[in-house]
Amino acid sequence: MKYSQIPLSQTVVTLCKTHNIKHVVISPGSRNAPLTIGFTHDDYFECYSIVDERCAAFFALGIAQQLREPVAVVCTSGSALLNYFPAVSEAFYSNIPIVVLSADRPEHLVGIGDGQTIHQKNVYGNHVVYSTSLKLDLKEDEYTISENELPIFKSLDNKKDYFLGLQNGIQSYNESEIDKALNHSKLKAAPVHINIPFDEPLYQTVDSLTINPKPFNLIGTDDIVDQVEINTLFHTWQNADRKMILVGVLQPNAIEEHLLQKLADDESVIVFTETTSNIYHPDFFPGIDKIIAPLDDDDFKLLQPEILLTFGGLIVSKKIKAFLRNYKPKQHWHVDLYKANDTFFCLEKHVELSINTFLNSFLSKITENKKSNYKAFWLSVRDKRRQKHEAYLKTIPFTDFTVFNKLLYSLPKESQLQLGNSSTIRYAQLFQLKKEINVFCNRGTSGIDGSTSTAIGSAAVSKERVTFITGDLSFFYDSNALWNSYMPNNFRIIVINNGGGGIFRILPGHKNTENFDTYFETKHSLTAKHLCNMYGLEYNTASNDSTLLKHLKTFYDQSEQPKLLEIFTPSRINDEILLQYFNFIK
Ligand SMILES: Cc1ncc(C[n+]2csc(CCOP(=O)(O)OP(=O)(O)O)c2C)c(N)n1
Repeated sequence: MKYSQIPLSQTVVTLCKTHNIKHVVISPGSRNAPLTIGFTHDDYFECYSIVDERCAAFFALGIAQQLREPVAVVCTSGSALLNYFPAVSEAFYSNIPIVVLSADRPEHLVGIGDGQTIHQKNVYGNHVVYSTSLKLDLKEDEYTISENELPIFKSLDNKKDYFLGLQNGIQSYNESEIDKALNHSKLKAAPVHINIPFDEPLYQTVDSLTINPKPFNLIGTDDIVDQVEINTLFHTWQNADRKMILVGVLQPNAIEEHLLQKLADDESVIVFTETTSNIYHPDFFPGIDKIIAPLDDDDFKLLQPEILLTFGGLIVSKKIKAFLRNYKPKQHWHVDLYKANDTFFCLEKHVELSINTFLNSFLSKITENKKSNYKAFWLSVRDKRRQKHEAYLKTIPFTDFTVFNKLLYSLPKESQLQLGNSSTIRYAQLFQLKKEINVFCNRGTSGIDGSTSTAIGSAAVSKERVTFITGDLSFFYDSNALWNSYMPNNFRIIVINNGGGGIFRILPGHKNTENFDTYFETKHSLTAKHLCNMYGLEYNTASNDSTLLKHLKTFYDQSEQPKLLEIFTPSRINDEILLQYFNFIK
């Protein structure tokens, strides 16, 4: 076995192993050589090499999103770690554990004009849950005590002991900081930053470890029910005739089935889910916008809940956000071990429990369901909208809307769907997905900057086959995502190329002016063809129903390469078809 000669590198690598961090995404550099040597010479670690740090961090995020365990990213000093920032912020808002290990210069070389050097300490500010800058190891041969040091030192007979004492102090500080950072990442499911100074020489190795870090202390989670609190909430709940549950981003199978059934059995409860909630029940309400968009003031009053209970991460539907902000519930409670957002400006209670712990305790108190027509009324609205939705599809031409219908319908069973941001996720919300499809989307910051990398990271570790659907700007933005050797052959990309940012045509604003085309829609005539050629993906195109159907017939068949299907849609009518839809289904 080979180790970096530098004790600090050995300590970081050893403690990552102790904390079961297995996946390490490394970007090339010199200052991080001690870490690269350490991780890549230990078979325990699954190491990935990705040059572009923005892609590397999103790739790591994709792995961590699937495995629900911290994934490390390792980079050199300078601007390298700034390129992690988009993924760090996404991880922060999406509760995904990423451990940033940035190599740095020794402190005395920062801010004096040395190369590839920036102020790295705390660079991610409040977008990480723990940030630490470790201490540089001392080197015995360089450690001299000069005559004019503090008088107490002069009296020391044995300078070696003094040196060892200092180095032990540094070692134990570093161990404890690494430990804390890794614990925080794991238990809070969040990004952390460990900044690690290394002095030259950087490439020296040794055959055995010179450090022996102490076992770590695991901080416990506090998922303990406060019965008094639950009783109070339950009393309020049982007295309300209209309760709405709104579920944001959740991992598949996050809520136990019997609990979902109990919620569905209650006539006074309606459960709104999003595509990213990964929750299905015939009595729930997916496709929130389909319900909300056509409503008028009187309808909103009927829908306004007395209590709003929310679970999960951020909400995609702008329409439900606007509705709940205008027609506030009397109380909003959010259930999550760590965080609660006051998204609707009426947050009354943050229940600091995991969802299953809360629901098990809360719902076990129900002896008799409340009589109410709340759910029945809105179910009938939902069903009418579904019929209109189907009718509308029969009347419209080939556009983004019809393409999504065909794509979502043709997804292979038991597969994973990764969605880009922009109108991709919004269209997907209008359709009902098969229960077996697990859906993911970077909704923490809703960036268009790393969806492809995330999808590939996820595909690299997923047992399921992964299909990624994206808009064209998002795809070209993150095209470096394709620059790695970890794309499985069954990975599929679908680019809906509407020649620019189609979302801006849907949003209010002046369309079809030169200014709009250039600065908002950012029109272009790029295609993915050359990228596919360069990165070894099978490439096909469709620009009408029949070619689309033809390609979809074989698109998911086994292949020797990953595949990309680029679908060209007419930008000038996509927006009209979507906007007319909401009138049609009224
Ligand atoms: C990093 C980042 N920069 C800018 C934006 C703002 N933005 C949101 S959607 C969008 C256009 C996306 O276009 P495309 O991927 O083609 O999808 P479409 O709107 O056509 O569905 C932009 C630029 C963003 N979300 N993230």
